[in-house]
Amino acid sequence: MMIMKKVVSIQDISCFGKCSLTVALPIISAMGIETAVIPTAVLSTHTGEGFKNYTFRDLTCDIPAIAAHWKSMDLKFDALYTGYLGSPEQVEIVSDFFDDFGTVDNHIIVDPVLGDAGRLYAGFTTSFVEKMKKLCAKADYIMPNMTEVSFLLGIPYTECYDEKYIKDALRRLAELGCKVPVITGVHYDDLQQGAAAYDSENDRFYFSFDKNVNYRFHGTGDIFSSVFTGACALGMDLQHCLDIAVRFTLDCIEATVPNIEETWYGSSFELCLGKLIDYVK
Ligand code: PXL
Repeated sequence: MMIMKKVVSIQDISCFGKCSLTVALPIISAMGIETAVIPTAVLSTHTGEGFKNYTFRDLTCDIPAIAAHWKSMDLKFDALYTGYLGSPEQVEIVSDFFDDFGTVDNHIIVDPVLGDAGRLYAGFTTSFVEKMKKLCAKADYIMPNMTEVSFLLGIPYTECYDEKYIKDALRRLAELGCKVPVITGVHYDDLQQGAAAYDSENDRFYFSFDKNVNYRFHGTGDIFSSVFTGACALGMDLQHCLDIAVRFTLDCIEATVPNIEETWYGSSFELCLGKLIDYVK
């Protein structure tokens, strides 16, 4: 009998729009991993480009009760994975969840969802960024994009950088207190794109690059961090986690390009789940 790995994903449900839990749940499940969820808010759509007047129901108050129930059942998880969080209070409650469910041998993965293209997402403020920095300190892995790097480090946003810049940023991200920062969407030119990581315990850098496709779709960060989380829970080494997350994110982007009119709000990741299943065989 194979004991299945178990992950809990803590983020919102954007009912329409393909991001956060509607991406994490199918992707991590496709990797053969049991995926528990804590929905932190219910939104009619995500808050990104193109959607206006979305609804937002905050579920922060439910999280401690869910955690207490699970604690009474002595539930254990191989990875705790958070994405978009809706308020500073919610970040604090999630931080308590890490204290309750973090163990020496499980992985805490924080995707510090703050913004994209140099700007914070709607509703986020600098005090929210400060709270997110504290949550990052409790994580084994964080996976910001370059916009999030700029807000976490308080440095200007740029898409013009070299390997030295990325290595310096990774070292400074580790100083926030996380063990392994991973920067996503790294590209030194138009030919390649990928991710860079720094294992601060071994003072080693890791890189994974694949083909660059010059399109940006909403939700690709969530795809990357979901696959990375799954790979981590399965016990893959850091290089392998990066490689599979970069590869699958590219698969999803390539599958979306022909559907761009139809799914401008998210990627066509569903078309690629079969490949993901093969990648983890
Ligand atoms: O993809 C990140 C994300 C998740 N959840 C919500 C969002 C976003 C990004 O805009 O708005 C609600």
